[in-house]
Amino acid sequence: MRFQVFPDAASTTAVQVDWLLAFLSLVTLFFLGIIFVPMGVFLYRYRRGNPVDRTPLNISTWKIEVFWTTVPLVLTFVIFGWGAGLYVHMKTPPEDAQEIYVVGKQWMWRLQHPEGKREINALHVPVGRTVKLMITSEDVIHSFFIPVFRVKQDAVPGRYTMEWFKATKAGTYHLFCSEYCGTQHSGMIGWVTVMEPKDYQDWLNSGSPQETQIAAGERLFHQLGCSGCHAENSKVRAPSLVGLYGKPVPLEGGTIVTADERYLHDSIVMPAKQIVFGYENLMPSFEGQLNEEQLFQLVQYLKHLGREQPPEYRRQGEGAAQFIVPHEAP
Ligand code: HEC
Ligand SMILES: [Cu+2]
Repeated sequence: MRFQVFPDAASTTAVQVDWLLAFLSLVTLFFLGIIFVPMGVFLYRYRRGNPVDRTPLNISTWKIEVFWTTVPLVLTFVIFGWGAGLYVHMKTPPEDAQEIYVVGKQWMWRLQHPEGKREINALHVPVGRTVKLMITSEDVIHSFFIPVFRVKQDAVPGRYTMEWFKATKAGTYHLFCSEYCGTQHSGMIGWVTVMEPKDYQDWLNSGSPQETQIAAGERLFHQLGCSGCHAENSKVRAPSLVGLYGKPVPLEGGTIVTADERYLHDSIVMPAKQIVFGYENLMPSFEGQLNEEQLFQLVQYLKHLGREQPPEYRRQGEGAAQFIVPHEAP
């Protein structure tokens, strides 16, 4: 086995992280050098009993002081700017990212691709495609860590967190849980397989055909009776969910929230927590009836309802305007 200090760099971000780390290491080495080398020299030269000239130098020091204050100041600002920039880059997924769902559970990772394919402790991705992982947990805090991509993100119960990457090199790499999560934490590991796009497609198509996430969400939406209240001709006064995702929602009490994944998720399990302005708390809680995977499928379906609605659908029938902007502030 060859000895390797760094894991391979197999994503676009990995290279950027490595440059920053290299820079930090060089800066650190430089300061280590200019402090410890003279220190050693002085220790030796001015040791007790060595007959050397010890009269203090009588020079003005202000120039030196200004110099050694501004240089580190500039350096630390460079480090801050560079690090913050990279952080923001890593927290901002590109628009075209493919979403893969990840849930941590003592002690394994379960994943689902939008096409419906499921995996356990394994992740297959194609080279050159931006992939965004939507991560949550069913119990304690875990952390999804892929060293070769230089991405690591906590999986937090009650929240969706995100990490994204664009793989650049085909191969098989380690993935870890990197947050101590109980006795079998160290076994919560798996493999990331980066494949050529064609091989990935073959892999996706292998095995029995699966229901896509959106189709599963739609099925649940009808099975659970959501459509009974939220359909346009329902007898219950419930807000339309078409186009809701990403929009601001005015709530009872005057606050306005953005309808992100978490909001949609919580609207289903804790409908009483945030009541839409102008509506009554009539929606039953679905807490305990759905697992996180099913909730995510519902959320994906609701997101899809906004995005890919064919235009004819919007124009049909009465109240079409309400469909396009479901939350016109009153
Ligand atoms: C008994 C009728 C009823 C059922 C069944 C129902 N809802 Fe609701 N829903 C409501 C009402 C009324 C509101 C508005 C009040 C509130 O915010 O709780 C609402 C609000 C929502 C919201 C927030 C909407 C917004 O505009 O911000 C979402 C999302 C939602 N429901 C999704 C669902 C899903 C998914 C299901 C099925 C699992 C479901 N609902 C089942 C009546 C219902
Ligand atoms: Cu874990």
